[in-house]
Amino acid sequence: MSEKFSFEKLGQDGKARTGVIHTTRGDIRTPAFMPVGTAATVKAMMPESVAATGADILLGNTYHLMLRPTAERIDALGGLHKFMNWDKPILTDSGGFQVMSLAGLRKLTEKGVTFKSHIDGSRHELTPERSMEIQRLLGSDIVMCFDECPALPADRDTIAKSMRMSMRWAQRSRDAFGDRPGHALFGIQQGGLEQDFRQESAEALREIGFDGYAVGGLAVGEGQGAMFGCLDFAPDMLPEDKPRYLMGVGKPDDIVGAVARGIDMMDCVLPSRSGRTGQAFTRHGVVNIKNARHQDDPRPLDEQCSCPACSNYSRAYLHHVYRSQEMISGMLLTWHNLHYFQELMQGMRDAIAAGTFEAFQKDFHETRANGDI
Ligand code: PRF
Ligand code: ZN
Repeated sequence: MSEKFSFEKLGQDGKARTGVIHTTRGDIRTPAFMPVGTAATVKAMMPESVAATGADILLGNTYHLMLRPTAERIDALGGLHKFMNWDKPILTDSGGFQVMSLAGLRKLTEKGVTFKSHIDGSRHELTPERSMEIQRLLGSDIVMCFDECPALPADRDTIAKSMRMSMRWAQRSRDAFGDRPGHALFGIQQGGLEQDFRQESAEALREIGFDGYAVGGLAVGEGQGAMFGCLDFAPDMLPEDKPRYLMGVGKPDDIVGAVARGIDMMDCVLPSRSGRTGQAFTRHGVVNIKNARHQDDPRPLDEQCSCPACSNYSRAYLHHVYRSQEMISGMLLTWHNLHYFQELMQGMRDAIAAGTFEAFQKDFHETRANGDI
């Protein structure tokens, strides 16, 4: 563990926390939303634009980068930060989850997983040790343990076996990571929706000891009600004085509900992916810019938004460039969506600090429904 990486809690309102994660590459204000930069880019965005939306940290992916351009090549070119021109913190996911969702022909054993690349069919192996090596070569600031995440629904026996293997992999990840001042290693809790397995997993991780703790294995098809049901107990099992990261979540209302249950960090492709498919998140709901009713509309996407898409362009223009498949369409909508998500996080940080998070949530649900507008 490193004294150069620390979590400072600044406020709490109910279970919701606000604070700062201090790293050698700068501070991360929490609750934090991490835009996804899978292939060493947040698609359609210059890194300085991503920073301008208010992002303090990006997420990168072991799986994609090991296949192309390879971790060794990125290392030889000075590391991922220099390679992609992003000097703030980067968290990298460990690869197992992406292998299971993207790769072809997978074989899972106690040692790790072998798979075929979704790019060219070539064979590769990922183990806890190799994942730690790749994340070190990338120069990741926050390294994730190598784990396995079963798709839900799954029977209790499958969930237990998978969780226990992930805990053995967590120990191997810790051993392989070693002592790297300035770099943090996060454990990942598994156990499906089962309270006893979540508890067993949390105890195993606490015993090993990590710089932060993720809640994995959620948002894999169980629905928001079931996810919130699990989040009612899972974060409480993790150390109170370390950051808690909910992996791969989510829609704005998922994020607000997760923060209310004690989550400090999240990541999701939703704002960037939706930006490229013509969906804009606004404080009144989702705008589908492809809809013909926007074609004569001189108003901005969101009157109260200060992003470039809303400051300088009409819905009519955004509709036109989307229909024309112009690149600026994905650029403007992605910028707007990332700005919206970061403003949502800032609103929560302010409300938690002020002790008004309850009122914030009420206002969010009354005015900012996820519905189509
Ligand atoms: N484990 C890892 N990455 C993840 C997940 C997980 O369980 C999830 C589940 N939502 C998303 N990304 N390593
Ligand atoms: Zn905007």
